[in-house]
Amino acid sequence: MRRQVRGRPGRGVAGRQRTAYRLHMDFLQEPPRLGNAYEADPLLREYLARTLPPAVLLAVEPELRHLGELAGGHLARMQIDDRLSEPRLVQWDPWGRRVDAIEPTPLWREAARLAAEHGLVAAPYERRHGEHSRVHQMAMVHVLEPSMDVYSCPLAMTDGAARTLLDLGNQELAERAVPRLTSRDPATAWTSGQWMTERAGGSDVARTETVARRTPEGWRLWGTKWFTSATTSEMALTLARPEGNPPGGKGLALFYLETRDAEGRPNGIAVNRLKDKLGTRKVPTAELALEGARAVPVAGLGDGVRNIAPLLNATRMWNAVVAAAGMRRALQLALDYARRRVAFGERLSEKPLHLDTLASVEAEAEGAFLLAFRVVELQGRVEAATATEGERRLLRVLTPLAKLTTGKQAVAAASEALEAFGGAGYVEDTGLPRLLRDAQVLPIWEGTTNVLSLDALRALAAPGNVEALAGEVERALAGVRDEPLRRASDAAARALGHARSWLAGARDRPAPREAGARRLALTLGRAVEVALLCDHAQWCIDRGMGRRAAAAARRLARQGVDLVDPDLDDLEAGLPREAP
Ligand code: MFK
Repeated sequence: MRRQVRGRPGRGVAGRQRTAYRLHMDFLQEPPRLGNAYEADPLLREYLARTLPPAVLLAVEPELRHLGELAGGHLARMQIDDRLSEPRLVQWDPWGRRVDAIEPTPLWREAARLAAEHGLVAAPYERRHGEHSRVHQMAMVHVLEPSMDVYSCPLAMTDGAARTLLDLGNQELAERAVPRLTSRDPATAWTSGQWMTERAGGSDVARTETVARRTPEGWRLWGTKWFTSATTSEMALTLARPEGNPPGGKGLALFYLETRDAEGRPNGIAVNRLKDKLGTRKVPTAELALEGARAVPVAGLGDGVRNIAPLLNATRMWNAVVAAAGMRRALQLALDYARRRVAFGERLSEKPLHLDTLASVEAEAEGAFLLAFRVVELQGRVEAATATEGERRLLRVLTPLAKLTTGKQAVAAASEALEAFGGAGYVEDTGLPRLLRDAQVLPIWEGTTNVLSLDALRALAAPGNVEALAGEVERALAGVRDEPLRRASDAAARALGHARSWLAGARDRPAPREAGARRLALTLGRAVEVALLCDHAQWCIDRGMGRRAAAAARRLARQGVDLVDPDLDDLEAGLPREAP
């Protein structure tokens, strides 16, 4: 039982004890502080200076600075103060009506307002900065996201839903939903869900059991969705099998539904419960029963998996940006702390081993950032119709590579950052453990590392796509002249060459090709990261902007690029099936 302590602080037994405690143990550790999240991000600022035309940079910087101030100040404080609140499911109203309302946390309500007002979904659709509009959008996301308690989840799905409705050319649905999904007015802005996962499969979506029935009032859906993120949305895109269709992904159809009717009543959708998850605790993830929900087919009555692919690719791009953003936040905190924390007579920021550890995280973070933003650049060019055929192919291959590579890097970086705080990193009210919990979802949702590795294989199998990827590495390395950078650029080129010859050798050996797919994908992802980092570092060197990126490139290369296992026979044998 907790002891009641009477009296005012500083008086009585408790007060005397506190005084004595102070007399004998005076040391109190300064917590880490965040400054302006934009100002404190040298790579983001260099990158924007390198890739944006000067007029665009001039136009977007004031807003990024403002968001950086919010992210490092008001929102970060709110995040810590609001640490314990979680979304709440209210299933019944006081008079017995089923309402299934989900109350988000206060920070989520604030994030929703900010996201709409700053156009975190709208920017690439308004296209004020042409093909650079995606970079503008994701720069804002990169700055703000670590202080939004994963409000990026509904934003990513909303962006993906808008993209999908536009790509599939359903004019009526696009006209109804896209202006709301991309609204800058918090009062009218919608978010969208992406309801795919069922008990039969999160990865093997083709096993979807939800049934679509044509009724006199239109299509209705029956089934259970087992893992629907951010279930506060006004609409969702979902998969269901029209009655009579064959099994498999081709027999599924993509449906649009609105979650409530004009009076605000649930549209034949019951929220069974919220999930109790390791992380993303602020994201209201639900199990849903569809009990005759009214829905509209988006693009015919088949090919559901193929039709939902634009949504998958958009959220995978977001995932990579969010991974990079989380790594940057973890580093900002760890670096600031190292300047405050004294141990063994010196600040941690003067300790060679501690610095070496943080530099290793920094190298991974810089590679992750450049890979994620290369996908963003390409997406922007495709949307603005300025991409070449080669760039379209490159985008298809880089999207799964970026998602899977950065997801793994984000978990490792968060774990290392927590360790940099010692025990404090393991204590909840520092706000630090959340970094690791929220990172752990990144390699899981939107396709696990293995599923994404298989998607990368599928993408590489299309004619011309391997060449598009190789061309990207060659392009990035072509301008590298700095001698110390050579080792890194050679490592990237060698790894790419090895991966290509492995892939060619495994062409007719499906089992070892599948067993080696993750190693192949991570090798390619890391090779592109090193190449992009070399390119960026050379740009910095040429402008007298220092050698930070060059050091990161060399270190990233030393930390390992080539993970390909050349022994196809061993790969085929796999794990020993019996104890030796
Ligand atoms: C922080 C930011 C992120 C926030 C988001 C949070 C929300 C989280 C909510 C979720 O997690 S939602 C669930 C996410 N689920 C997945 O990501 C599913 C993972 N599984 C896969 O991706 C599988 O690879 C897949 C379901 C696609 C496999 O299904 P199938 O039926 O075996 O697909 P198949 O036959 O290989 O491909 C069907 C068609 O789609 C083919 O085209 P064709 O019909 O023309 O041959 C494929 O080429 C095409 N396709 C598949 N994936 C594609 C794609 N096309 C383009 N891009 C892709 N990624």
